[in-house]
Amino acid sequence: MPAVENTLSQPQSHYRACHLCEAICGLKIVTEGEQIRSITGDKDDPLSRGHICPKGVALKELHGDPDRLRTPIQKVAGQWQPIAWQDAYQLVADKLSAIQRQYGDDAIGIYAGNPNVHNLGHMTHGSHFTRLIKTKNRFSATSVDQLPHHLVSLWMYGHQFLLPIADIDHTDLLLVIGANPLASNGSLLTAPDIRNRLSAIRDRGGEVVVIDPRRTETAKRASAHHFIRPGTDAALLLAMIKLIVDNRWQRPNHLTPLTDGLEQLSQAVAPFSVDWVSAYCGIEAATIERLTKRLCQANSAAVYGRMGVSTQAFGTLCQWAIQVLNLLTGNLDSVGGTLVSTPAINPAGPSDRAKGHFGRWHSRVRGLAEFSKELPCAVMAEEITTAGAGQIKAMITIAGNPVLSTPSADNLDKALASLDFMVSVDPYLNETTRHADLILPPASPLAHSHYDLIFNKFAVRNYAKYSKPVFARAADERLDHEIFNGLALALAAANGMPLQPLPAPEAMLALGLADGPYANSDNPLTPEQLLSAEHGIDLGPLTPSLPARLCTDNGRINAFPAPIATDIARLQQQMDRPTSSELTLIGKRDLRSNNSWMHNLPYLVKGKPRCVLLVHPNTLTKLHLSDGETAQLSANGNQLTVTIAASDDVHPEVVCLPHGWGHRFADTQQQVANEHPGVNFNRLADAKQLDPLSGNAVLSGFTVQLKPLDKTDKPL
Ligand SMILES: Nc1nc2c(c(=O)[nH]1)N[C@H]1C(S)=C(S)[C@@H](COP(=O)(O)OP(=O)(O)OC[C@H]3O[C@@H](n4cnc5c(=O)[nH]c(N)nc54)[C@H](O)[C@@H]3O)O[C@H]1N2
Ligand SMILES: Nc1nc2c(c(=O)[nH]1)N[C@H]1C(S)=C(S)[C@@H](COP(=O)(O)OP(=O)(O)OC[C@H]3O[C@@H](n4cnc5c(=O)[nH]c(N)nc54)[C@H](O)[C@@H]3O)O[C@H]1N2
Ligand code: SF4
Ligand SMILES: [Mo]
Repeated sequence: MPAVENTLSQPQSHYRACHLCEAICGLKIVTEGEQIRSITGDKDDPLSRGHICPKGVALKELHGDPDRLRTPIQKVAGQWQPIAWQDAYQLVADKLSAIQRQYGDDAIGIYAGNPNVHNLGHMTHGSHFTRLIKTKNRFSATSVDQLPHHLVSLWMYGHQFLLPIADIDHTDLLLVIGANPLASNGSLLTAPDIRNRLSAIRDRGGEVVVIDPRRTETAKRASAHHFIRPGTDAALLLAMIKLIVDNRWQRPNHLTPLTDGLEQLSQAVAPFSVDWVSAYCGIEAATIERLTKRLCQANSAAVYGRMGVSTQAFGTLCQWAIQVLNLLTGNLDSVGGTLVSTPAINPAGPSDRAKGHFGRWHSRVRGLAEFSKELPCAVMAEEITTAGAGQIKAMITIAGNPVLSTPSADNLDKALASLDFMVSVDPYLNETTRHADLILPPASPLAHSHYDLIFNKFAVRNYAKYSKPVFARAADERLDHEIFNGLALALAAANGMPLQPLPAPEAMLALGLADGPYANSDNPLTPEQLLSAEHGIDLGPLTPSLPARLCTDNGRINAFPAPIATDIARLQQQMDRPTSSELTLIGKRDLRSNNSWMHNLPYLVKGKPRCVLLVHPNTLTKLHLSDGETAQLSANGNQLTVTIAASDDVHPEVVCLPHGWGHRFADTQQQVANEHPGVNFNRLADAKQLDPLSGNAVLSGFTVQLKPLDKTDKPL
C-alpha cells in the first residue's frame, strides 16, 4: 500500500482526525514508505491541543491487523472463499431483490452500528444504497444508546438534533450524571482532552459534581461524588425541579416567555418530596437541597447526563428532566450553560428536513414505535423469528456487532442463524458477521478521507477539519463510499431502475459547506480552505442561538410534552414498591476498549484482563467470594462465568461489568480477541426491558444474582 504523495520513502507527517470516538482528536501520523513510524497527538489541532488516547495509537495495529479483511468473502457450503467485488455486488442485489419480490419490502432488515456515524463515506453514501430498500425494518445502535436525547429534543425543541451541549469550557458548575467522560472521552460532548477541560473548571473556582453508582475515573477527579441507586435518577431530578419550583429559585432568561407547559410541569413534580426521593435514590436530602441551590445560584451551570441515565427504564424521563433543570436555572442557551452548536455543515434549524418523527409506524410483533424511520433494536430477533407477513428473511448489517451490543444477545445470535440471506459491510469476521453469506470489507481507515459530519454537531467549539487519506487503497480494496455506490447501482439495476453513482465524499462536503452558515459570512469558509487546513479550523465558541433555531410548529419550547405526564405516574408507582436489596448490574467503559470491536489489537488488550466483574469487598464476604475467583453471574434466565475483582469504588449493592466482550466463537477470525474473550454482558440484558417512552434498551440497573461457581458447572 503506497503512502499517498510519498514515493521517496522519506519520513512524512500526516495530520488527521481520529475517527474512533466522539472526541475526534487531531493525530500526527509519521510514515516512511508503507510503514507507520509513529502516531502522536497533533499539538496544533485547535480543539484537541495534542491529546491522544491509546486507541488512537492503536490505529497502527488496526491498519496492519492481519485478521482485518481486505477483499470480499463469500460463504459457500460453510467455507469462506474470496469473491470479486463486482460479483459480490451482483450477488447481494440478486438475493435482496428476489427476497423482496417473494416476501415484500419489509422482509429485509437493516442494522447500522456505531462506526457508521464516525465514518464519512458511510454518512455521505450509505443511504444511497439503503434507501433503495424500502423496508420498515431498520435498526441502529441509537436504540441501545442516545435515543431518549433525540426524542426529548424533538418533543421540546422540534428537532432531533437540537441537542444543547454543556459549555464546559465556560461553566462554573458541571453536574455529570450517568456519564464517565474520563473513560469515554465524552459523548454528545465532543471535548477532547476532557481531563484538562474538567480540571480547568475547578482551577477557575468552579465545581464538577458526579452522580454515579460507581466512583468512576471522572468522579475521582471531581469536586464531589454521590453514589446513587441505579435507575432512580428520574426521581432525583424531579425532586430537584420541585425544590426549584417550591422555593421560587427559577432564573428566567430570554427563553422563559417562549416556554409552554411550565405550570403543568410544576404541578406534576409536586409529589416528589426530597425526603421520599432521598430514601429511594440513596442520596441524602441535605445533599440534594445543597446541590439544587448551587445549580440555581452559580453564575453558570450545566447538567449533563449520558448513557447511565439514557439506557435505563426511565431514560426519556431523565433526559427530559435534565433539559428542564437547565431551562429553569436559566442555563439553556446561555454561555457556560448549554448551547446548540453551529457546525460548518448541516446545523439543525427550521429549514432542515431532518427534524425527525416518532410513532409513524410500529413494529409488527410487539407494536413498538419507530423513531425517524428506525425501530428499537430490542425487537430485531422477534421480527426475524416470528412467522407471518412482514417477517424479516434477510439482514444487512453495516458496521455493527449486535450479537455483542444488543440485549437478549443469545436470541439474536440464534435468529441471525435462521435467515435466508445476510450481508455485512464490515472489516472483521466477528460474532455477528459470522452469520453472513457475504462480508464486504472497507479498506483501512487510514485509506479513507475524513470529515466528521456528526460529532461537530456535539462539539464544545464550532470546528471543522478535513483529513486526507494517509495511504492509497490497494487495487483490490474498496473505500466504503465505493462499496455503497457499487451496491446501490447493482440493486437499482436488478430492480430495473436507472441510478447514477454519487460523487466522491469531498464533492458532497463542498455542497454542504456552500449550504452552511459560514459560506456567506464576511470571511467565508471555502472548500479549498477546509481541504488544506490540515490541523483543522476553529470557528469559535458556541454562542446562544435560540429561539431562532427552534423547530416546533409554533416556534416555542414545549416544556411538558404529553407523554411525560404518564411516565411520571409510572415512576410514582415504581417508587411505591418496596426497594429490594438484591444486587444490580451496571456497565463500564475502559479507555483501551471501544465497544466490541477493538479487542483484536494487542496494544489494547495487553496487561491484566479488562473484562472483570467489580464487586464491593463487603459483598464478597457476604457471598463467600474473593478477589480473582470465578463466579456465576445470572439474570433473566441466563448465566455467565465471570472473574471477580474486588473494588470499593462500587456501591455494595451494585456490581459492574464492561460490555462488548464475549469473543467465544471458533468460527470468527479475530485471533487476539479470541485469546482475551471475556463475557457478553448482553446475554444477561433482557430485550423486553425497555424505556417505554422511547423503546430504548435497559442496559443498566437490572437485578442479578451472584454466587460461587458450582464446581460441576461448565464455564459459560
Ligand atoms: N450492555 C451494554 N451494551 C451496549 C452498550 C453498553 O454501554 N452496555 N453501549 C451501546 C452503545 S452506546 C453502542 S454505540 C453500541 C455499539 O453497537 P454496535 O455498533 O453494534 O457495535 P460495535 O462494537 O461498535 O461494532 C462495530 C462494528 O463495526 C465494524 N467497523 C468498525 N469500523 C468500521 C468501518 O469503518 N466501516 C465498517 N463498515 N465497519 C466498521 C466493526 O468491525 C464491528 O463489527 O453498543 C451498545 N451496547
Ligand atoms: N474508551 C471508550 N470510549 C468510548 C466507548 C467505549 O466503548 N470505550 N464507547 C463510545 C460510545 S459508543 C458511547 S455512547 C460513549 C458513552 O459515554 P459515557 O456515557 O460517558 O460512558 P459510560 O462509561 O457508559 O458512562 C455511563 C456511566 O453511567 C453510570 N451509570 C450506570 N447506571 C447508572 C444509573 O442508573 N444512574 C447514574 N447516575 N449513573 C449510572 C456508569 O457507572 C457509568 O459511569 O462512549 C464512547 N467512548
Ligand atoms: S480519545 Fe477518541 S478520538 Fe481521541 S485518540 Fe482516543 S479514540 Fe481517538
Ligand atoms: Mo454509543
